Amino acid sequence: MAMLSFEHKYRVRGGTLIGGDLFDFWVGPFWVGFFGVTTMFFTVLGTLLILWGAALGPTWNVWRINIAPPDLSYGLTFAPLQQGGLWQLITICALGAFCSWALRQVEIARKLGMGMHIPFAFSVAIFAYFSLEVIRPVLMGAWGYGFPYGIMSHLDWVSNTGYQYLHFHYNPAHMLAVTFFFTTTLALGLHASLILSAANPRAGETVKTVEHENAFFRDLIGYSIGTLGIHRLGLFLALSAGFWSAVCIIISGPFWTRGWPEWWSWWLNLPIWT
Ligand code: UQ2
Repeated sequence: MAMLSFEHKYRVRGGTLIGGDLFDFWVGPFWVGFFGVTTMFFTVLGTLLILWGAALGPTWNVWRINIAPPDLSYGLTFAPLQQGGLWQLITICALGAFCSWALRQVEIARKLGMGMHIPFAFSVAIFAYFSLEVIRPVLMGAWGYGFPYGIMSHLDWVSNTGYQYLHFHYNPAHMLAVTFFFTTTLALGLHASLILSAANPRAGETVKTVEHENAFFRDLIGYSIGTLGIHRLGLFLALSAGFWSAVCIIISGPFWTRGWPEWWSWWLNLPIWT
């Protein structure tokens, strides 16, 4: 279907979760929708709060701007704005914007009669952020365990939190997450290079089809996962990377407080060695 007739057929009202026809219209290329409005609200408010926090701070150097969570002594209470309260409001705005964006994806997918794969995938990214800023701080009993908002400061937080457990690479969930991240890049590298090699032949040659793609991998390793399969595999690998990242930080502190290398003594302590 040509794009003009496609848009004529599908750029119609309906599919919204709440609000009915309210905001069910387009502005230029963008569909607005109720959650488009809430996304804009949280994004603009959150950005202004970040700018306010930066203005209160000692520097405008973009690398050094830092908006820190409250001191641990505030526990899970609200802190004064300049003592971490801004961080708390910014976190609420971020989650409001992220969840609004996911629900906007749901509404557009419903409008077009598509599956919920995109909002599901984005939800895993939200879950990873939620784990760091809400789940783990709540389990540890203080908002101060969340990471600060700043380019260098959040890197320092990751480094310091890692070294608190001596050697984070011994965290078994971290091992899984890293393996999934690397395997994701392998799968995308394989897929992208295969598609480009088939669709961009040298000048004068015809574009190759899926049979060429299958034949290449059958010749190479005796197996082709298929055109739908590679995208299922890619989504599984990418979502697993995000999921195990969330798990590896949630278990660090709430469920394991010593160094991660020591966790492996369960292996040395197996009764089979005696
Ligand atoms: C494939 C296929 C594609 C692909 C790729 C493969 C025609 C266009 C990349 C090959 C992928 C395989 C064999 C899986 C590799 C496994 C891991 C864990 C990386 O067969 O079908 O579609 O893009």
